[in-house]
Amino acid sequence: MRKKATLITGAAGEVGQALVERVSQQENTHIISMDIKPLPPELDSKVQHIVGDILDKSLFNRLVSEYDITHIYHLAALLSTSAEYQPMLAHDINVGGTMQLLQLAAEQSEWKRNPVKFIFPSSVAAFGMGSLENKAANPRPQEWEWNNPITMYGCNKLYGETLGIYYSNHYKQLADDNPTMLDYRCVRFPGLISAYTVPSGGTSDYGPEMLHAAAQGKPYACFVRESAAISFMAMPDAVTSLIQVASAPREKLKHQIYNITAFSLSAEEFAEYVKKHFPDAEITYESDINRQRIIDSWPIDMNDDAARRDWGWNPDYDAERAFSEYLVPNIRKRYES
Ligand code: AKB
Repeated sequence: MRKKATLITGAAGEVGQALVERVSQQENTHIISMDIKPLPPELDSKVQHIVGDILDKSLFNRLVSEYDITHIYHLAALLSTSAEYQPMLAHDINVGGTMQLLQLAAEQSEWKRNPVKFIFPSSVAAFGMGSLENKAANPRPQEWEWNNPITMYGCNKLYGETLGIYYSNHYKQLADDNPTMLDYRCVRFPGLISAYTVPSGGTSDYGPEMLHAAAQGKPYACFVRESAAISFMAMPDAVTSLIQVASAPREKLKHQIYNITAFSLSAEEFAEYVKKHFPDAEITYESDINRQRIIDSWPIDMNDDAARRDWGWNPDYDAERAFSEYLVPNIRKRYES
């Protein structure tokens, strides 16, 4: 009999590392993590890590011959700013990689007659507000509103959502609620902030970059204007949301795509939180036209009422608590040592 396992792709990334840490605390879960990069040594010993390419089909064929994969957290992606520099590569990874994993999950679900759970982090980048006037007039869009992304990454995430719905509801036009179809669950993340890792390649990165620079006593030139506003979330909440949506009873889930958010801040409000804890922080604003355009296209906040209602989503950290209890104390420790 094959050994049961949970697969986490993109495991060496920001969310990946935090998720590996948390899932490895669950008893009786064999974790296979995967990334093109190795894991940091403190995580590597907790899982079976494979350094490999998400597009390598033979690697997955070998995996399923040995393991019964019950859960897939598919985190591997090229983020919004990086994807604008390499749109073809972004499409290959973000769409091709997702397609490969969905196909694997679909085949395994059909073969076992037991659905593989497929957890997909989408993004606020799936929205496209069209103009600053629309952004101001529609601060909390619902999941299905304003789905006009202007980035390659946003297009890829929105299509990844659509593919997930196809594979879990319409694959080969099998009947509805067929037990052999995979079980697809998706959350749309806002900008995420970790105390332990610094993001790279995203457009919401100015928030965490500002904070990590201040903690190191370095000046920071923010690449969006003071008034630019989007929503953010502390990393522990992001990981909690993935685990919660994965374990929610299926009958409670009225949707497959859920907005989730914790707090919304303008760049200036973000800087005020940073300065409250690091009064000497030197923060200036040098708006980058392209990255500014991307942030302007994302909503100020997201309507996450459905997630709250259906599976009890309720972030532990509002802005005040995120800074004072999670971010600042841990970031201070990180740079002191
Ligand atoms: C990015 O900025 O690309 C990501 C995201 C909001 O999905 N952090």
